[in-house]
Amino acid sequence: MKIEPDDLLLIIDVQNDFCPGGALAVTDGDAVVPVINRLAVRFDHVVLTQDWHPARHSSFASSHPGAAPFSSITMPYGPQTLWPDHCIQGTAGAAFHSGLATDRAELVIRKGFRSAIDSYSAFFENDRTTPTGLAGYLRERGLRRVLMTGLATDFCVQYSALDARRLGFETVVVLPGCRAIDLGGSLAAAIAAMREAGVKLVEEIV
Ligand code: VGL
Ligand code: ZN
Repeated sequence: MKIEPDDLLLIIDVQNDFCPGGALAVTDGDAVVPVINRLAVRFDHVVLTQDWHPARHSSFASSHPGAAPFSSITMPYGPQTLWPDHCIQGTAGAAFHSGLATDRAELVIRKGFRSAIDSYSAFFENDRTTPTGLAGYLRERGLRRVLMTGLATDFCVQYSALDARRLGFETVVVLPGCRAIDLGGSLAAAIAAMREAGVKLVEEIV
């Protein structure tokens, strides 16, 4: 696979709270940083996403008395996993990992900033209909294919990849640049769902 001038590298949620020591640490999450940095210099277009929640966000277990982190509840828009408080706007946990090369990013999409709804995907909030604007950005800029890396494979990367396919973009997930939360088999399920949807899963881009 050759990188083309109208390809986008989408770097998802490489933030301190998803790295070791963070509030919602993904095992080995920081291992994606050098992989992504090496990849990013090869692209003409790089976009970052940043999970960006207000305090007391409805996806936090702490906002639901008696609910445990990693349990699931039903929200008006469907099922929602409850998380430890993470990526609160303006905190160190919400900052990008200090080793991530962010200078070449032409856009940062912040998501999850509405209290009443979570947003895993870079394209739509968890109701699967409220857009972030990223699809319009890609279309208006003539970007045709989206290659994705980041955290976590089975949540924000998966949701972004499935939405990108649904929107008609060619979609590639570069697995060594991703790490998973893996809640009760969610990684295997995510891999299967992405394959089924026509997402290309690759180990490297030669
Ligand atoms: C994410 C859970 C909650 C992610 C974000 O980036 O995959 N997961 N918020
Ligand atoms: Zn979040």
